[in-house]
Amino acid sequence: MQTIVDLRSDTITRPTPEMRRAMAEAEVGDDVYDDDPTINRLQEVSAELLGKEAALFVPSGTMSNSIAIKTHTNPGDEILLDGEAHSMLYEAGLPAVVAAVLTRQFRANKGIPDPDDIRSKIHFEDLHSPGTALLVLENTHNRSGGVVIPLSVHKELWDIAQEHGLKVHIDGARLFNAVVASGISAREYAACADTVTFCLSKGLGCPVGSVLCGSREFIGRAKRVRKMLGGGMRQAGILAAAGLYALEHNIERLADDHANAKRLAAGIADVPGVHLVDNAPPTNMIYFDTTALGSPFVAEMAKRGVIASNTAPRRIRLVTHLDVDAEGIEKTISVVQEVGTLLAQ
Ligand code: TLP
Repeated sequence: MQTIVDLRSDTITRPTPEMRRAMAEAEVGDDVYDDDPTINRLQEVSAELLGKEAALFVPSGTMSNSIAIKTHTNPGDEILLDGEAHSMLYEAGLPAVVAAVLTRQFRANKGIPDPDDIRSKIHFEDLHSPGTALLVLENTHNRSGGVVIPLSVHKELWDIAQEHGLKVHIDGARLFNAVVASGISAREYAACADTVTFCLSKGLGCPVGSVLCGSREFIGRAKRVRKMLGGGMRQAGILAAAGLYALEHNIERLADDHANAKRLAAGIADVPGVHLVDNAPPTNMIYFDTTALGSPFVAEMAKRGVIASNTAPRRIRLVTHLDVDAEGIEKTISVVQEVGTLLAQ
């Protein structure tokens, strides 16, 4: 039987036997009553890790961003976010639907926002204009290839936000990839934001869950929004146990995913008809453009046992993760070489 290498996303990871054991043994209670000791522990550990007062366990990154955006704003406010941000493109219109806010988009340069551009886009509320209430940043930046926003940029943006009375939310779905790639702590990034969310269900290998961190007052209000969205869970300590396991065991190993991404990029850099967006991917994502259309390219790859995502007509994404090893990377290199050569003819 052919072994399948699935590089569509780092969301596809399955819990390991050790993680499942931690889940099976978790103490649980009704979290809507704050009675789940494992969720309480995950929230305390997460808040401590990010240097925030409090944290909230939520079912997904999408829900975490929507709770943050809704809790930070009033209907009719404007939020500033990258036109390529996950909240803009992949959350089914949530800022408009859930928070009733306007989105003003900026164009980041390869995922990195330009502080002068952000400053120039801030609106002040008056008789005519909506006020800009919130700046949403994404680190690492998915659509730009897992790019890490430098801490110096976060600091500059934080200063601008303070100056103009704006709140800052970081969509840190892959914050720990940024931490491992840059050597900068999660706390240092989080110090440049009012709220930060990180996902447990991506490179950290959990089946479910994200954590939203912020001030105690903010998290109190966020909890009500979570309830409103149907995200109040009951004996979900079995899921939080996976999160605690991941925070202890799966952060440092993200370096392996980053090394695998670099090896994979190097292995396909010279394939005919394949143009890497970045020859040295900074974290765990590889994007490449194809001279042929992307859909036959991924279809040919799938026939050979490697699954990739087609994210634009000629763009393909490969994401390395816990469930792909060096052998899977070598197989992917040969498959891209074979398909690239075939379709270049
Ligand atoms: N991203 C998924 C897809 O939705 C595109 C992926 O495979 O990369 N923020 C960022 C930056 C994300 O990349 C994602 C998931 C989310 C938020 C949402 O997380 P979930 O899937 O838990 O709702």
